[in-house]
Amino acid sequence: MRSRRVWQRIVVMLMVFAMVFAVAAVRPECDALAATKTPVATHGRLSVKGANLVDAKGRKFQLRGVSTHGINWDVGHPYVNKAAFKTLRDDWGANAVRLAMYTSEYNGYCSGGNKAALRNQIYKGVKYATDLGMYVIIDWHILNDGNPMTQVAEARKFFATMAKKYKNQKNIIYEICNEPNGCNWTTIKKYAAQVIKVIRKYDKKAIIAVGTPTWSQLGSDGTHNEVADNPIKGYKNIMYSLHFYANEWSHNQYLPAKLAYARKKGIAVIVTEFGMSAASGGGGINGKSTGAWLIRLNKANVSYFCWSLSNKNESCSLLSSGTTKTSKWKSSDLSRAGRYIRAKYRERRKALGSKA
Ligand code: IDC
Repeated sequence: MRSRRVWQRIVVMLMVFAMVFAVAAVRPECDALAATKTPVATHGRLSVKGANLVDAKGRKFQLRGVSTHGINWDVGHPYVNKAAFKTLRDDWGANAVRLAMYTSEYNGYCSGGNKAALRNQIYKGVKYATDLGMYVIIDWHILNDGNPMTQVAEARKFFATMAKKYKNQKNIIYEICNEPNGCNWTTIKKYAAQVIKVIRKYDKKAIIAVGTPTWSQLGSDGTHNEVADNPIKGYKNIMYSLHFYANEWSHNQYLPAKLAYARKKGIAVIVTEFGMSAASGGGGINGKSTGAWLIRLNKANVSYFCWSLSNKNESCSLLSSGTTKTSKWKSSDLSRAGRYIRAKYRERRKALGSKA
């Protein structure tokens, strides 16, 4: 009788062991996301409803992303790799990446860069993000070229190619001009009308982010709100970029009110780029102001992408200038900004739970 009970116990224990091993074997990795669905599998195609970004079920949705440095820069392109994006998704709690392709600086797309190679770099980045179930911005990163009209012919060709290729994907966001400057909203609207038309010829639904005057500040300096007062008409799923740098006095002073004004008017704002430093990308970083901005954006469910995934020796870089690792960063591989942002993104994912 006793020995039978002992045998029964042994059999039960063996069964429990077998089950534990089986579960461990089918679990692909030991990370938080492996057992759950990816962001795109959970939320599907995004769209704009009034001032908000919503998911396929119509629920308010927030992108938390990381922007590459220029994919044409030596300090940018090494981080366009799948393991890096996976680290951002699983370890940082990001659900999106932004592929920044300069048009002018540093052998940009319209200033001597190898166009085919740059497009290939975008294709790779989009594929990695797609395989990982992340959303991805294709960013036409105008900056020193100021007026987007300067490159409108190239932009039309580029976005026609992209929209044809990605028209059936759910996770693509086209950002048609990073930071227009030295030109007014009327000019930017003319540019946007041309490029949006080309994109919509192929891709009927994807989100399109439009850069705004004065380095994407929703209008010319200070209190001007010409974007919210005069938005683009005739197309759905258009968002307007607001960029802030947390250690830039004027951004902290003026941009919160401009964001609130736009949202009140039903304009969908997306922070396709922000940094913890001054607008130069260098100097000190401002944790207090960054924290206040993230609370403000979280409350309103506004999406944001941090600049930049790079080990360049400047304070906005998320990686330490001493690291050569291109993924799976430990805390010591991150810069002060990187450690701060990782902690904040993880905190947000935790707070949102299954809605992340
Ligand atoms: C900066 C990079 C820096 C590079 C410079 C080129 O951080 O390494 O030398 O561009 O001009 C932006 C721009 C973004 C800037 C960033 C920081 O969108 O391209 O990157 N910034 O200056 N707008 C405000 C700040």
